Amino acid sequence: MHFWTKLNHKAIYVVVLLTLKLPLSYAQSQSAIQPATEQARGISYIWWSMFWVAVVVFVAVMLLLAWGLWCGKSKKPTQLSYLVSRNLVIVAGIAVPLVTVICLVGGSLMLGRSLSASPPDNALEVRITGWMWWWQIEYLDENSNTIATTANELHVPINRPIQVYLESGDVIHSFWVPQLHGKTDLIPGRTNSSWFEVDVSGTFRGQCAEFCGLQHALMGFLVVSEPQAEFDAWLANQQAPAQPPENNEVLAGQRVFFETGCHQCHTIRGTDAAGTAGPDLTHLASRQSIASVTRKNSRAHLGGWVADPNGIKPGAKMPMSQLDAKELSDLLDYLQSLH
Ligand code: HEC
Ligand SMILES: [Cu+2]
Repeated sequence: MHFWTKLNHKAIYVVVLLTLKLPLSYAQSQSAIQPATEQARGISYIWWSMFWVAVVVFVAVMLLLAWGLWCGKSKKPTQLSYLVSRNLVIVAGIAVPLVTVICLVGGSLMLGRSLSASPPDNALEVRITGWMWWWQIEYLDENSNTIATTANELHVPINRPIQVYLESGDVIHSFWVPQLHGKTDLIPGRTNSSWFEVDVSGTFRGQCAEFCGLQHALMGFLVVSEPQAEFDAWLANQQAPAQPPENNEVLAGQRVFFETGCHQCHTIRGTDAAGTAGPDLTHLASRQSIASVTRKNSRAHLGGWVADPNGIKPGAKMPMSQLDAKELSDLLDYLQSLH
């Protein structure tokens, strides 16, 4: 296609997407100005205030510039025009910016205070650990014991405060779900925390927001908010050990899993697999995506991932495996049986 035609197509595509608001649709969107929590709403208010202040300042400056250009040299300066321009500099150049900046800083300080307030008592507690380049998610009971472990997909009930404890297993990462809250860093050797309460059901995309190496950009995750009953059912399933193999292929696949050494890095509760270098796979098949939202969780993508993780995510800390077609197929049967 000709370059200009291509460019035009792109432009039309962008305009259509913007009018239909498609990239901003609720699921998977990462827009800080489509808030779904009180916390994110506060942040978006500040964003909009800054936006409108900037619009007003921009328009005013452009008008003044136009005015200056228009009557610039046409008149001799008089006593009056001198006074007007001097006061303009004092008022518009010093007083107005000062007041504006003080208001915006004040507003964001107040917001910061309210965001860092501690959560109500009935918060659901989750520990999230950042690893290069995926997220480990552990649900905690009242005594801070882990009751279920999963990866890259945080489920939360709606209308209940969620307290996340953020830790890192290696380098600094940052937990950011733009529709739910601002960023909080995950720092090796310490526990940061943040809380939010989602008021609609939906799926929100999150992203590591602190450069953490080669695959930082592919360190995404999903937050799925759902009514309490659905969440309870989900959590009960996540707490349970894996179903034992139901047929010969799955059983053979389980054997391949151990023979290939997958168990050295992955845990599958209910089996001897207790590795911790990679995501817990006990309920892998219940997740929407694999490799931190890099691919959809389908048989084809799983196959591609197991055969050559670095082909999908260069640098990923999982080795490729040499399996023949039958072994791979059995292994995939096994992985897909982990609901
Ligand atoms: C040396 C450790 C190691 C070994 C051995 C290993 N993995 Fe992994 N695996 C990882 C790591 C680390 C990740 C996370 C990669 C990422 O997203 O950056 C991962 C991710 C995965 C995922 C995606 C999980 C998710 O929810 O995103 C699957 C599935 C998986 N491994 C299956 C296997 C299978 C099957 C084997 C054996 C053939 C295997 N792994 C061997 C370390 C390992
Ligand atoms: Cu990161």
